[in-house]
Amino acid sequence: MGVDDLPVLVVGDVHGDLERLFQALKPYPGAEWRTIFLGDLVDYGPFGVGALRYARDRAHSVVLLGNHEVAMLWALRDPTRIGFWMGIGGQRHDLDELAKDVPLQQWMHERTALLRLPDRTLVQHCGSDAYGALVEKDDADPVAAINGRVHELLANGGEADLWELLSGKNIFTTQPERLDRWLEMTGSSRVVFGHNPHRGSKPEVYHGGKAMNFDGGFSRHHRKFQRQSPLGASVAPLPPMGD
Ligand SMILES: [Mn+2]
Repeated sequence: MGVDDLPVLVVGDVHGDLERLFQALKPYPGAEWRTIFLGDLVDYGPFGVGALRYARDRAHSVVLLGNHEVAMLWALRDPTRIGFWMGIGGQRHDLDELAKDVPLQQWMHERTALLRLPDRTLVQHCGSDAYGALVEKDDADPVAAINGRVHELLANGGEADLWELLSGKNIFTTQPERLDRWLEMTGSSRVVFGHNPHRGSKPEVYHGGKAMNFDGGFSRHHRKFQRQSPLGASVAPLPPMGD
């Protein structure tokens, strides 16, 4: 049995709340799931680097790049960006921790922006087609092209552009035509994302299942945390296609 045969568990924006992450993953043993983290494991809460390491070391996990990881790497490379990053919830002790952990930095640089699953589900940080700006006319595989250019930007001081790209506001909820164009461009049937908290008790599903938001305002330290944010609003199995 390969990793593609495992059921998929999606984890929305953790934002440093490692304690809640332990709790949320308890019903889902790592060996039995392919766990996909949607990015933004860091900032707001006190255990951002801890959450990154935990997600990295979990069996069969994939960790996507969020705008907060980009901002943190940016602050690490360019200390004049530390103020900006702390203004969006950056935790100084986490930056010190990351500075000492070169393998973790390298691993963060290798994160991709988009993941396409065998059932043609596209997984990404924000509910936006902004990533499409990186596609060029004769790219045979737009998903691979975008991931390649994201790596180049991250490696070559392009954090400002990446920050913009990964901070795209959720437009899939309200603009089904743009959603359809994005799905068509990337050869996908549906898209799963986080980044903008929804207020539901389960991941929010739009347009007959073509778009799903798994950011349920998970972290108790995030300004948009709702007292009633249930764990299952951000951490849940991906329903099989057609359910
Ligand atoms: Mn985000």
